[in-house]
Amino acid sequence: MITLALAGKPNCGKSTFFKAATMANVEIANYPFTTINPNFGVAYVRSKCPCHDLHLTCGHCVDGNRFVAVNLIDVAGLVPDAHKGKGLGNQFLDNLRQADAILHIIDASGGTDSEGNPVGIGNHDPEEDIRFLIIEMTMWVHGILDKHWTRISRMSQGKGTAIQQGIADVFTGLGITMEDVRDVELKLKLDLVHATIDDLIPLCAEIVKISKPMLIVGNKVDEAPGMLRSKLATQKVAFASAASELALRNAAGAHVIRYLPGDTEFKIVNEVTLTAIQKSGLAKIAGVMTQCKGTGVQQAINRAVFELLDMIVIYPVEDENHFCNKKGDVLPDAFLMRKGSTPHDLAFQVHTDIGKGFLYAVDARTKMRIKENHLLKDGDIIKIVSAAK
Ligand SMILES: Nc1nc2c(ncn2[C@@H]2O[C@H](COP(=O)(O)OP(=O)(O)O)[C@@H](O)[C@H]2O)c(=O)[nH]1
Ligand SMILES: [Mg+2]
Repeated sequence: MITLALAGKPNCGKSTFFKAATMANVEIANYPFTTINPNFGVAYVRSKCPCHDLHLTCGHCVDGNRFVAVNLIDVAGLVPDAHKGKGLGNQFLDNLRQADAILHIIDASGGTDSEGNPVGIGNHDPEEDIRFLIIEMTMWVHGILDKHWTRISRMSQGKGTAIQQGIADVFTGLGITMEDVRDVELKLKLDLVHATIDDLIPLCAEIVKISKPMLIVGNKVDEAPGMLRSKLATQKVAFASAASELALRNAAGAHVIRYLPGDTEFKIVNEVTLTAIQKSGLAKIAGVMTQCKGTGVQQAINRAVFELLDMIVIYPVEDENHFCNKKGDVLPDAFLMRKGSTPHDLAFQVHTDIGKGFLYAVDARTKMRIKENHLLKDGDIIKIVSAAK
């Protein structure tokens, strides 16, 4: 399963975002939903379920919206110099190691300093926080490389691609390949053979970029001064109000409103039951949602998965005529897969044996056979035919 990590300095709203994102409201609560511990939970990406277009009824979506599970980690608050062990230091960085992508939560209201202390709205420049997370991660990678550098440069002695391979070997856990190192070397015009460890900081910054795609989430947009918003907008920041999302999920759970995570508006179920305070709270949230086309929480998760990680949703079925499994369950599974995946990859994702015994696949919509190297598209419904039982 894909893992997203929420990173950022203390008090930017990570735990609020985490709580909102991992809380299934009543309507999605019939999904397998677990909060593993306070910092590890399950969130969902929202996508369009194919059952609507096919005029089928499936028991796995809400009004045609399919919520597909991803892991979410609320990473320990990061403070400057974490890579030197300050604050929770390495715990922070170890959490990040497990993540496929990072949601960097920043306080777009500018109301907290670089260590998370309240300073009053607009008194801190959130752009500083964007730079600082990248620096911390770069120096973390650099610290790891530093431990191995003398050995790598001595052993490779300029032989072929030994030095690139040596660096890649240190970072296999981050998915870094020898080709990645070579590409970066060319891009930065580095001379690895004669480089000192200090010359390698830019390389480490590139390793961070390659291995940890990052979406910057400007949280507390409900309190963000217009000037900061426009400044952050030029940096492709995804705005959010985690506190609003949390309030909406609570209200939806209590049947006060109708709202699905990712909706651009909510509907009040019964206006007369609301107190004046509830009404004004909801009105304020509605205002934020109009400006931001939603609270931004679901939108940020979707952007991380579909844009940063380039994933698509695939629906494997056993019966291509009825779009179901052997028990008649319609569209029982939804798998997140990388764009560029093939039916053969899907077979392996269903089960290793199914993958090994792969014979061919059928596109359930067209009933046509597709080749094992055919590229799957978002929303495809696929039957795998395998020699394995
Ligand atoms: N105005 C506003 N406050 C928020 C928002 N999200 C979180 N907060 C507040 O920011 C403070 C820190 O939130 P928390 O989630 O504990 O931050 P963390 O330290 O990053 O986990 C709390 O007082 C939250 O209520 C938001 O979207 N808008
Ligand atoms: Mg927290």
